[in-house]
Amino acid sequence: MADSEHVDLDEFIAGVKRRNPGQPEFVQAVTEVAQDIFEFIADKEEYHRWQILRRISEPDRVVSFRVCWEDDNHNIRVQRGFRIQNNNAIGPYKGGIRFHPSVNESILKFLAFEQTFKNALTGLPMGGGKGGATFNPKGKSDGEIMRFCQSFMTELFRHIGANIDVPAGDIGVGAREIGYMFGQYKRITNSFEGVLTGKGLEYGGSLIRPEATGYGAVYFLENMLRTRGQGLEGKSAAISGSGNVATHAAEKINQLGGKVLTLSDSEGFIHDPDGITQEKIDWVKSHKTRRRGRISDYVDEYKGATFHRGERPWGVTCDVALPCATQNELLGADARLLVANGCIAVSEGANMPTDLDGVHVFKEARILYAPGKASNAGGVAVSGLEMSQNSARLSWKEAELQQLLKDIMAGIHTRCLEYGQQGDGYIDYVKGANIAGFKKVADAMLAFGVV
Ligand code: NDP
Ligand code: 2IT
Repeated sequence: MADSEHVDLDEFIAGVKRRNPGQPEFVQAVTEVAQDIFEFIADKEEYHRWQILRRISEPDRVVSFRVCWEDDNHNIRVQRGFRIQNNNAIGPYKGGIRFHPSVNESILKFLAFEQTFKNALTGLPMGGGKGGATFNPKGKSDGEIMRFCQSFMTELFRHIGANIDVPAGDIGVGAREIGYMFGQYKRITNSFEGVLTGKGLEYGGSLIRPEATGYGAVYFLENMLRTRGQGLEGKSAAISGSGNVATHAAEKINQLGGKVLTLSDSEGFIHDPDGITQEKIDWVKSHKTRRRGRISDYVDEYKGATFHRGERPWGVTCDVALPCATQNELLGADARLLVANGCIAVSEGANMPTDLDGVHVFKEARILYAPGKASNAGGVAVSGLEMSQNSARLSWKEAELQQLLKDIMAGIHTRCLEYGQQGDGYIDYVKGANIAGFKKVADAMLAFGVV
């Protein structure tokens, strides 16, 4: 311990790189957090002595497993499944499951690491975890999705539990997939318990869980704008993605008087200068989820809009931006463009959508910038409320949950201010979120000793 007591930031990052070769996303996430934490703990000997950051950045457990399934043409297919249990100092591991061909250990480790801080920020008792598989749900039949989910759960079930680890959805995993996984868990264990969140309302799901991440990201944006005496009324918004988070963020922007100009998917973005109204959002939701369509089809339906293949929406002039698709989808050059075009606030619906260069640009420009671990925490927060409802065997009313979501987002904003407010009035939300999230987990770890 004596040796590592005096490790500085550069040595620490070098160690993270050495121990995690070929895992750039994980190194990126740890680097962003470590910069702020080293500054915070500079005069706090305990955190050094007990090696807290070093321990948080080594997952408690990385589980990797084979998932076999049979496709509709009777071909046997093999995918790799994972569950990363990063840290359970303040509650059971909690975090989503991602089904996407890009899934690998680096991406899930970064997500589980970020989740640890995010969950702490919500104020609810949840540790950090993440899971997923290299499975590509696009173009698969309902039967194939069911068989894949059942096979995935046939291994995952032994690693999770209502008081152990509670997965939920993420990219490629929504209510349908959660249903198939819950059914298989119940079948294998014969136990009806709140082992997953994002469930259907008939079997223990919570109202507003589908809306919570997108709505929460807009509430956070509203909280940020308020610090500068502004609101969303009349503001134009660029949003990326067209899945769960993006469509619900768009919905809330509309409800609060803003105008949504863009949505996107992995093929490109659509720009609708007339505004993507609620009716158009409903069309996108049903087109993308029920009919598995592409966002490019929007321009056939709504004539004033244009589709930009292979491009991201950050060149469209807007007041506020919400990246809601995936990691590293907003790079330094995009950030410079947004700032140059007058964007005043960025609220991340996705996890780590902005790369380190982009974060630097936003901070330098002193615009309002919320990292995903603060602004997209509404989803996991309502998951936490779903866990409480399951434990109490109760279902809370919608109005009550809506209020709780708003209060939780406001609470996260306040926690960010505690450590993020700078002398000149600028609020560094990245620093605020990192330190507030770290402190809660770190103090619990101190209480446990070396475990
Ligand atoms: P969905 O699967 O519902 O939608 C994902 C959207 O992002 C789709 O439009 C998809 O386009 C696009 N996308 C996915 N991968 C890529 C890629 N590699 N390049 C470009 N576009 C891509 O997922 P969610 O809306 O649930 O998740 C979006 C983001 O929000 C993720 O970063 C997730 O981790 C984060 N998040 C989600 C929460 C939740 O509650 N669901 C909670 C907190 C954060 P296409 O259809 O072409 O693949
Ligand atoms: O990234 C996230 O916070 C999620 N995908 C939601 C996790 C959850 O447990 O609801």
